[in-house]
Amino acid sequence: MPSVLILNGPNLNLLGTRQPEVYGTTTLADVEQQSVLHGKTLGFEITCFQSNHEGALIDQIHAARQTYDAIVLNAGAYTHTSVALMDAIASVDLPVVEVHLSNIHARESFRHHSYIAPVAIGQICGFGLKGYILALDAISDHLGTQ
Ligand code: CA2
Repeated sequence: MPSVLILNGPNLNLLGTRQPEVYGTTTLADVEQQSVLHGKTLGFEITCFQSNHEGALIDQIHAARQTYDAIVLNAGAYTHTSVALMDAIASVDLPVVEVHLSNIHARESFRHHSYIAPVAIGQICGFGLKGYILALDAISDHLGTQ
C-alpha cells in the first residue's frame, strides 16, 4: 500500500482559530481527518505531521525517503523563504505536491514566489482543504503512471 506524508508548516496548527476571511474555518484536525479518509479511498496509508520549526520539517523530509512514496507539503511562510526546504526536497527522490489553502498569487507580492515550486511535481492553491484532496488525487495519478 503506498504511503503518503502530509506535512504542514508554521502556524498551520492555528487554522480555524483566526483570519477566517483568508483561511476559512477549517481546522488542521479537519484537514488531517479528511486527508486520511480520502487517502483510504485511494488505497493510501496517510501520516500527518505539523511543525513550526524549519529543521523539524527538513528532518521529516529526509526520513520520508525510507518510509513514504510521496509528500503533500504546505510549508506555510517557509514556502517564500526557505532555500533549506527546497534543498531537502531536491535531495530526496520523492514526488512532492505543494499545497496552499489560499491563492498565494492573489495576495501580497512576497507570497508570489515559492522556493518549493521548482522541486515539486505541481502546486495547488486557493481551494482550501480541497487542495489537499486534489493533491492526493494528483499523487495517485502520478504514482499510477510511473
Ligand atoms: O495559504 C496557505 O496555505 C499558506 O501556506 C498559509 C501560510 C502563509 O504564510 C502562506 O503564504 C500561504 C500561513 C499559515 C498561517 O495560518 C494561520 C491560520 C489561522 C490563524 C493564523 C495563522
